[in-house]
Amino acid sequence: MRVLLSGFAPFGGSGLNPSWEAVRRLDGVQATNTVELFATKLPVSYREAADRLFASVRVICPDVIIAVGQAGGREAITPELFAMNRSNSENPDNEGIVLTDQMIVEDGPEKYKSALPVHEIIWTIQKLGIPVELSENAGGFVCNHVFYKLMHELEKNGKSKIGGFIHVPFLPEQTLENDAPSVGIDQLTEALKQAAIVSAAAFSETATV
Ligand code: PCA
Repeated sequence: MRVLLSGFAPFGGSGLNPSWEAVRRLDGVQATNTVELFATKLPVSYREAADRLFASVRVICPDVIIAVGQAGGREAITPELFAMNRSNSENPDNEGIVLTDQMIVEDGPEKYKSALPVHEIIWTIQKLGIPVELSENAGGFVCNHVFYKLMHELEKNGKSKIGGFIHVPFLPEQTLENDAPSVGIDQLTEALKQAAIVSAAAFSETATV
């Protein structure tokens, strides 16, 4: 079974993005006998990010898609429960686009729930002693945009795959000039690997019922 993890390019003046730094270490990793991991990098662009993710999905043909992004300032790895049909951020994406109070999909539902086993993911990461908690708000920027479009696409395709979104805190090297919380790269990478394994197991259960 294949799990595709996406990470984002750096944005907002930072030279790196922990989401890509972690998932790129998982590209090509055989996580268990039956679970193979793949990684793809997305631009921080409202216009392009989701299409780039869908292009990778067409090439890799994963059963599980886990999109990952940076949520600087958070203390814990946060699986997101809901994708909202609304972009609203004062921050420009990497193409200079600012979206305020805009629907992502006209006539789409107000929100989608993650199809990942978020509670199992949290328990598993917690057992490793890595900070993790549920989030019910993926924000109004490019991450929520990709998350919503991913869930919309999965819904249109009859839920033959599962997917969702996980936000991750800064890396320690991004917090040298402020006292923002951070999680180290080894912990981030291990947490996302476990999230992929747990999600693959949940997918096989639904697929065999
Ligand atoms: N985080 C941003 C976009 C890219 C990223 O890594 C967000 O939370 O929307």
